[in-house]
Amino acid sequence: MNDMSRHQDLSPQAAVGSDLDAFWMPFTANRQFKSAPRMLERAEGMYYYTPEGRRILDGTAGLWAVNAGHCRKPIVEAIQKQAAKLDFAPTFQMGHPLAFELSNRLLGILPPEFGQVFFCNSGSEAVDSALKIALAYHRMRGEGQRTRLIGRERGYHGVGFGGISVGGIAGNRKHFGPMLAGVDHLTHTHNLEHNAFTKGQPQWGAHLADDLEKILALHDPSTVAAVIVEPVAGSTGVLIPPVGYLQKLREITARHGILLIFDEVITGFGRLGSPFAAQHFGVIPDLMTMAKGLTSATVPMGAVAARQGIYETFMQGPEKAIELFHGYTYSAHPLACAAALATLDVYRDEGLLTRAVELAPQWERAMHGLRDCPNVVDIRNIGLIGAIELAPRAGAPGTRAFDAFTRAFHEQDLLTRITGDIIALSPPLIIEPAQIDQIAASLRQVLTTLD
Ligand code: PXG
Ligand code: PLP
Repeated sequence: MNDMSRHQDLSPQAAVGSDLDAFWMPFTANRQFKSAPRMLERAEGMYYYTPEGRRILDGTAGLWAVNAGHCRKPIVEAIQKQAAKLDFAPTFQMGHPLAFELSNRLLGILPPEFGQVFFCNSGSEAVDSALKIALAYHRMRGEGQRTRLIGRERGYHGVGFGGISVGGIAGNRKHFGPMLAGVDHLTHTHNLEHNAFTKGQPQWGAHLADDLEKILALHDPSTVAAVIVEPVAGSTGVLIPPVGYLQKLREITARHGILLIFDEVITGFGRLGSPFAAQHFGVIPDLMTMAKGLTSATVPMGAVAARQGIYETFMQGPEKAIELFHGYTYSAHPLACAAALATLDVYRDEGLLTRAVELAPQWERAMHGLRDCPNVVDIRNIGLIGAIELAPRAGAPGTRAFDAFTRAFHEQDLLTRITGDIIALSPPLIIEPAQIDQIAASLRQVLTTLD
């Protein structure tokens, strides 16, 4: 329905909203979707259910986010209770107890070097907040000339102007003008010639971090505020850091007084078998962004954790003056705080932040067991993340993986995620061994019958 009549249509049918046209879907081929919709109506544990009652195994934790599994009772109840108790309270010049409780709970699972947590509502906002904190931090220290930001090719840091500026996915950038000035990008680390079918971290490629020295020499290190990377690049198709690579970035940034930001929106909350990737890799950044698994995606929430010393740098002017001119209406929203606290309880009670350690060997075997399937050019895995890279069809890149995705959903009742010709997998951390085998069997079925 495209005419004006719909605005007068008060029939029950209109109220149900069965017309698919009005919702401009994000990051979606709208016309393709609306011609053959893939609807999810409810969810429980490891499964989604379609309106027709089909049960879909969630191979992607929604969008890398539902780490505790779907509609977990303690989380649902915490949200319900909080909605009836305190719907909203400002956190600009006011406070509510859960915001402080949650900050402290997060310090309990962050590396001990961290001192404060700043809240927002998404990964994109977390990235913009972290970049702004980095710039303001240097200015507070009298180094306001440090204005440059360095990201990485193929990086995904959300969709705000800051995030797409430091991001490195061309398709997310090209339509949107010149973006932030003073941004440069490291080379990415993906190399199939050296690293195809590596299990876990590749041995080859630590030297790619030396690219940072070249970029710093070009701009002069004293003009650079921060370097931001995903410890494991997720959205671009799972790029796993070579052994020693992140350590080198840490060493170079520290030597030049540049802040290192880990974007842990995907890698946080147990995805690699430790609370954060920083702990998994033994590399401690200065700022860390998180979102998604923070509330197991039940209520939108993001955050930036700051290493001790950063907050203190801001606490030096007059006591009644605002120190950081930044924040969101919904920073530390009570419902999100309640959801996050209940989620952290579930993670603790069920050992989910380290469960990937136990499951990783079977996960690795299941993923790499698909190596003999047609058109597979690489398989990579770390923690509970996997990726299967397919050879593109001649002249039609992306269509092979897209067909794998739609067929997995329609024919195998499996939810996967694709980017280009890469199938990415990141199931909820509650996954059972039999469900890992089920994912592999379903993918084998799809891949062996795909042209
Ligand atoms: N940083 C990273 C590393 C992310 O993975 C964001 C920031 C942005 O978060 P929000 O909450 O603003 O979406 C993300 C999000 C995919 C996919 O296609 C990945 C993300 C989001 C949606 C889809 O794999 N990552
Ligand atoms: N636009 C207008 C007109 C506003 O008044 C505000 C917040 O008060 C915003 C945008 C920002 O909204 P948020 O704080 O939810 O990011």
